[in-house]
Amino acid sequence: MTSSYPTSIRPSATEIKNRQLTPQNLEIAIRSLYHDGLVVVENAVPHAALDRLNEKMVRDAYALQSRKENSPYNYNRGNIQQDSPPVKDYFDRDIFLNPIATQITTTALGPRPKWTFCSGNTAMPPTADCPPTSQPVHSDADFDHPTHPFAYVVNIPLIEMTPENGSTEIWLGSHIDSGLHVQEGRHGERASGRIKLDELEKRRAIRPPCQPVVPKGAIVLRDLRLWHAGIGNQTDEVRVMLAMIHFAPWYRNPMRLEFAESVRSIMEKQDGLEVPVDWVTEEDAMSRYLNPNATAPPATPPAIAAVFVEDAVEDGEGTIELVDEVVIEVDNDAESDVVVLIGDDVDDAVEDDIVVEEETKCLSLRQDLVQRCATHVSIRVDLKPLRVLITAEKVYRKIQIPGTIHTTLFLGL
Ligand SMILES: O=C(O)CCC(=O)C(=O)O
Ligand SMILES: [Fe+2]
Repeated sequence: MTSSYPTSIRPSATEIKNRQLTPQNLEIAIRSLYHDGLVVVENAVPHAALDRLNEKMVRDAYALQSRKENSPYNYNRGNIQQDSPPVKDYFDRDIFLNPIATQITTTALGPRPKWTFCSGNTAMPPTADCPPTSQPVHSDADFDHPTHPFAYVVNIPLIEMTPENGSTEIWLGSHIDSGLHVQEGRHGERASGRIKLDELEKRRAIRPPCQPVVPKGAIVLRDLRLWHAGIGNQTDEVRVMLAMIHFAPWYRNPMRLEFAESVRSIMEKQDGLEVPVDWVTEEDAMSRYLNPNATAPPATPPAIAAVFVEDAVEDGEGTIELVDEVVIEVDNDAESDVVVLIGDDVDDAVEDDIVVEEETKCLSLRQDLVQRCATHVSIRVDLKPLRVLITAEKVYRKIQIPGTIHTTLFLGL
């Protein structure tokens, strides 16, 4: 049976100095990504940079944890989705623009991959209310996606990852036949992307999962389609693992990053990645990164959101084409009278068509309904003009890709 453990590349001193792998090691990386959907490159990030960021992110992790049910967690409260501070003080090129990571993703995906997701996964030490709990095995690509490589996650643990502190469980080779056909849980839900149990058992018989030890300073490149699971941290040390996603340059993905202006000069010095950024003041960046939904809409909202906000609020009705999910957050009390009407069957629209998440006051259109209604979704908001925030990009900080992209790509609409 093929090994369950990933290939780990140990670059030579010259490769580390040049921040580039030799063609031989690059070949190993590409081969591993192709067959396993994952490769580890050791000694790629200096420890001092990791320590500095870790100190800040561990403090932030406790602040997020104290929000309990309102913390941005994935599946279990012990697995927090946590952004890094998007300001120069914490922006180290060897971490966020790691040249070896870019070399590999560029070779695998084509010139200038698009970096449009920057966050982290934090496995918290157990508490009385939250014993170590594993996530369901899932794919982060919980939407209709190509059957060939289109995105790689660059994971950078800030400390050594071990089975004890929750090293991510990985299912090597599972990227090859992944997709919505093996998943349950809808896109945008907290528990989306779960792999069906019978599929897991079939796969386990071919190549079971593993929890590798990943040394500090290593980077892990993972095909976005690969099955994996966060595992409960049984130690008393917070384990932060950054997650940056590089998308293929041809993949139509409208997500954007938000950074403080202070990062701009560093970003402009690199040309390996395309990085769509909304630049904001230091103050805004710092007040927003742990509170993504608490403030005004992003500086450059996704086009569909803009149309929607205008139409919905001014005319009471708006049309959005080819949307597979729209999330409306209403900054008002729970009495808000929001009516969502779908497709031509306006009269048939019923409460059941809307998923209401009480605690966040989030209404989200069910993906299956929207797909069924083919070419358009009409939305009417019956309420006094009030602040309506549309988040087409992030819900629970998971990867949100408006349906225009894959609908166009895959349904040929
Ligand atoms: O924290 C981890 O090890 C993985 C977390 C994860 O996969 C997720 O939250 O989607
Ligand atoms: Fe995940």
